[in-house]
Amino acid sequence: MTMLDSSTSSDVLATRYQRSVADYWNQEKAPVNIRLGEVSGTFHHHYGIGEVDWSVLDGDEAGREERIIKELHRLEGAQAEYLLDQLGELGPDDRILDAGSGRGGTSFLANLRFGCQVDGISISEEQVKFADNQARERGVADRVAFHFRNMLHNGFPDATFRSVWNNESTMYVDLHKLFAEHARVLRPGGRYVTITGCYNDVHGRQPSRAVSQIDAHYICDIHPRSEYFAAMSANGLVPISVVDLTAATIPYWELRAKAAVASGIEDAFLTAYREGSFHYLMIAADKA
Ligand code: GPP
Ligand code: MG
Repeated sequence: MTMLDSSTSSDVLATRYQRSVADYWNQEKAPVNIRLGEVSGTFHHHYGIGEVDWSVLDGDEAGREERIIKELHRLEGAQAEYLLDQLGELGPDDRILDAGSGRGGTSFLANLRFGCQVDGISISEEQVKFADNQARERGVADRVAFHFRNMLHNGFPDATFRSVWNNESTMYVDLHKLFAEHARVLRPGGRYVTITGCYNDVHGRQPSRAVSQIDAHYICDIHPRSEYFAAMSANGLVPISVVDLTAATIPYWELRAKAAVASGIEDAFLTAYREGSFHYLMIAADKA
């Protein structure tokens, strides 16, 4: 956290709901996140994509769980790299924003790839501390900074960022408020990218049972697919690319369901994706 961030909890956390989400993340230490992060020292809070190397299940029983953990971590790294692929041409002079930055994983990978200045924001003070420590340990604290701030009122001046992203963090906030704030801090022509889980409102106006189970597990509020486009359009964010990553993420969940570090939410994701009530989507848009 920088010296400029003297915000108190009541400045940042505007509602009781936000406080309960912050409480969840302040105490979160799930092995499915910590053990995976320890594989490379890059800690993610998102899921994975790509083909699974199923040979990790073969061979000696003693090393099996460690092989699964490494493979899940590899797939989560691939997801973050895929998100970065969508950010467009960036150079060391650009500044970019990770909205809902967790323990900092995607922010560090972005800095490694582009060399640019990255700001990460989170409403969890513990996550901000963790990510800040990592920035110091990695020797990039002058280029990657984490702030205890709210993505709905982020405190940065207008037109600060060349790119802004949410890596699985939009389901905690109102999309209209979020995209208004992103549009404010993006430079004209700047790129917004999200990877998200959204429910399929072509099936009906309410989320399915499996999607509701996911909401209850994380205390989040998964949005319908249509709302992303309505909220972007209302805020001058013009979609350039939409990719359905559902088929690419199912293998990750199949492998995770076999891991001792599984959290218990795996079957709900697999059911929701397989029945078509839920999609894993990448959406990229440009600020008009
Ligand atoms: C957390 O990742 C991601 C969310 C809580 C957002 C919910 C995402 C959807 C696509 C609905 P995590 O790595 O902390 O979760 P887990 O502990 O399950 O690995
Ligand atoms: Mg995780």
